[in-house]
Amino acid sequence: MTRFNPAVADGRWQRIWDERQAFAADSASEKPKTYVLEMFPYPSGRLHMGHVRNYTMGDVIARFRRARGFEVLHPMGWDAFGMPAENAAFEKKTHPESWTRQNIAAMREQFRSLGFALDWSREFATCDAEYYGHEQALFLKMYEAGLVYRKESYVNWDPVDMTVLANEQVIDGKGWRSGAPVERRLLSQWFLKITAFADDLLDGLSGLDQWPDKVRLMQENWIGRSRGLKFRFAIEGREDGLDVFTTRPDTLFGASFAAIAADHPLAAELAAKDAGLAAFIEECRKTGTSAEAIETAEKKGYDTGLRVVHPLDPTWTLPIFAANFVLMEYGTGAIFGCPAHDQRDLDFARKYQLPVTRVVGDAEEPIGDEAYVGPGRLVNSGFLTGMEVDDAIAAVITRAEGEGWGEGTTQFRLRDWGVSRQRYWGTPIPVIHCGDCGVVPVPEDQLPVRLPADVTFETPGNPLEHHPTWKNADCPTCGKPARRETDTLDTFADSSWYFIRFASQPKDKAFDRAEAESWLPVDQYIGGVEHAILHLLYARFWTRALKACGLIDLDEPFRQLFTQGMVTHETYRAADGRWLLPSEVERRDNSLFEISGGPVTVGRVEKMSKSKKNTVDPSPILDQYGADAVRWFVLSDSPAERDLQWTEAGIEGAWRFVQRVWRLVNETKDDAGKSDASEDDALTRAAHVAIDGITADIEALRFNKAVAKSYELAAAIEKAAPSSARRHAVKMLVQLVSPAMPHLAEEAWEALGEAGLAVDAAWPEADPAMLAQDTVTIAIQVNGKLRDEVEAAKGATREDMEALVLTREKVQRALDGKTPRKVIVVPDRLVNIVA
Ligand code: ANZ
Ligand code: ZN
Repeated sequence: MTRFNPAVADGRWQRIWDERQAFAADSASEKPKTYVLEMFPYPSGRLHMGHVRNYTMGDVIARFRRARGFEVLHPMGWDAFGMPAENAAFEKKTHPESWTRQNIAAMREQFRSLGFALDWSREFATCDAEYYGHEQALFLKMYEAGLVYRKESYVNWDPVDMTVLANEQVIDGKGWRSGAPVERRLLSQWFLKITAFADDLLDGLSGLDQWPDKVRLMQENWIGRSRGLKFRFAIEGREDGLDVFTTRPDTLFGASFAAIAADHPLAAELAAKDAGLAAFIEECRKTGTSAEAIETAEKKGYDTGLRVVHPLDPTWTLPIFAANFVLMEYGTGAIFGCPAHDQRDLDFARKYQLPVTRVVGDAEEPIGDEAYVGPGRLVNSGFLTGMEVDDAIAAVITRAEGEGWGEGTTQFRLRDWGVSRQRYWGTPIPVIHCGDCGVVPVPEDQLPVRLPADVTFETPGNPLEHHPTWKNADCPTCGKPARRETDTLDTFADSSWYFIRFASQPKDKAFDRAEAESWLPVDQYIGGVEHAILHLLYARFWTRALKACGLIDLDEPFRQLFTQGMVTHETYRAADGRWLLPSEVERRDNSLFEISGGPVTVGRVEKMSKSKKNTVDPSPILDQYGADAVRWFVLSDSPAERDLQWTEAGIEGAWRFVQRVWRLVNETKDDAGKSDASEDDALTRAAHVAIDGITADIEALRFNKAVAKSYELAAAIEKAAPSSARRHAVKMLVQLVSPAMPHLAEEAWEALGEAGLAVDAAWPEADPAMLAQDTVTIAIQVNGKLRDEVEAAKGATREDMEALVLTREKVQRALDGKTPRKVIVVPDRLVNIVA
């Protein structure tokens, strides 16, 4: 018997599936539809093991549902815009487009060699002018609907390269290329009004009951709905007041200062006459724009000299500071500080020697270095004293509203989505700036606004800005010379609707509504938890925005979400501390050495990453073991949501199982005529138990459990004698492993002489009668004499056995009216009734 040879089989079946277009999704199909999608990849150049694991899981679901009679949409494409292509262009002197297209070609080949059941006819890359042209049209629809606007906003500015930097390009407060300290700069930017849907995005989470709780919680925190009080402090000696937002109006009697953001208009006004304040504001500008940068910076302030009047006691005034921890973009950009009950305020108060007054909890207990943020009753608080926090909050809001100095409001942490990028490799924002008409959308019949091919990356900054002619355009309204927008869209825009384009891709518009609605929402979405917030939130927003524009009737884009774990590997270091690739390491006398070199230290098991060099390239593994062994291994070793450690032993184990199934097929293929199926009831039952269990496991994405059950069935088959039951069990095994090992399954199907392709065979159904537990024969004695026998479920309880036995006719006759005094039960064997 020959071994299963993936080098021949894999390619052969991939070609056959291709020729038959086996995985083309038919939108007109009468069958029930299902949409299985994995987050589409960024074409970085090569697949990594994380990709292999992610896409294999999706593939198993897709193939399984196909076998279960669904019309399955399982598409693939490329999230192709973004910075790495521009970096490659800069470093390797290639063009982003050719770099990207080459990567796509290489990765597509890798996808094919893994045998994924994908509908390649729907493939696209987001850098296709056709795709981004439709995206531009959608952007303009949102613009018309008032969901897009322009506003001055702070960006990270590299003063040496004279360019805007993305947050990722700011490393320790410095520009990644120039190394110069990054500044904050006001620039006119485009925004999408995601905050218009803040409530809805939050409330919608409760309906997503097939999402991981942790993802829903992360989204909830990101949206961050806070209820509180917005109120106005009177400022001593001025007509205007200072608006602040607080979630803790109950702590007002513990207030010891007010603070405004460095970017607050009041700070700017005062700085004109206060050089110290101007310098402080300047210093604040040097911190990065990210919330994280602001959060971790040391709390600093500058006393403006102004004072506000306490709203609950007009004789009481508080100083106004400008402070670096107050954000202009949240609430009103101004706060009151209550050091006893807010950690930032406490740090600040200690630094500037401001009073710390406890107003909640145990009045006797002093506040040290830690603010008290727990529950309790109010103390030292006038009319609030004695109330619980929640009641005190309500009481202050009622009072403020009654006296007209404030009102209860809701604030969101969520900000509108700044989509402007001063970069080349992205979707051009389709507007024209005219000196007379202002911002003018590019007319739809002039879309797509294409990226120019002839750009250079030598000069820092936006290549579209440097292009000699691209910027020049005539105003669509008045025809005068005007300027084309040179900002491109954040690439998260591209991934916010690609799943709709997969479902429907007419030439003349972004999607056909009825066709898209026939597939959506995505029934099973699979991807990394690193996208738990932004990508998923933006996609949920686009769906709502498109609905608001009347383009689609869809509430949520992804019905079921699964976030898979990472692939990890041991880390290796040479004696001199260099990281070593697993392929640079060999085993000698049970220790690890650098290949023809010195000893190796084995470090922690960590997520595969280029920096630690603990990566395993899928390609040589695929060449050596074939697609099915690789697919099997990434499903087998740990639950899908947990991390999977890649090991040599693991892939070898998978390879052995591939061969084991193949051997079983060859040993049993001639069993058919041998005897009657009933001859091996136990094996047939084992096969049905396996069908039942594996079906449920795949449905619930418990792939490792399904793998374990396949091993059990294989072991049961190995123990059985030749019979038609054995052959049937092997056929079932082949079908049950076919979603994970599709090439082997086809080869086996053919060897078994089954008709058609394995991929077209209906999924086996478990016969409920075959699932019944094993039974045992129980002997029944009355006063030690055998009177009867009964079949009972194996392992039945004492109570069940008693009940089963006592009502029996022969037993009743033997008892002859006497009441049993005692019932002795020997489990699974015997019941003796003593009367
Ligand atoms: C007084 C107070 C007392 C506060 C106290 C908290 C505890 P969340 O829950 O995140 O909405 N705050 C308001 N606007 C701010 C801004 N622009 N920059 C920085 N901090 C700001 O937080 C709301 C609380 O964060 C508000 O309630 C305010 O401080 C602060 F014992 O007001 B609080
Ligand atoms: Zn004009």
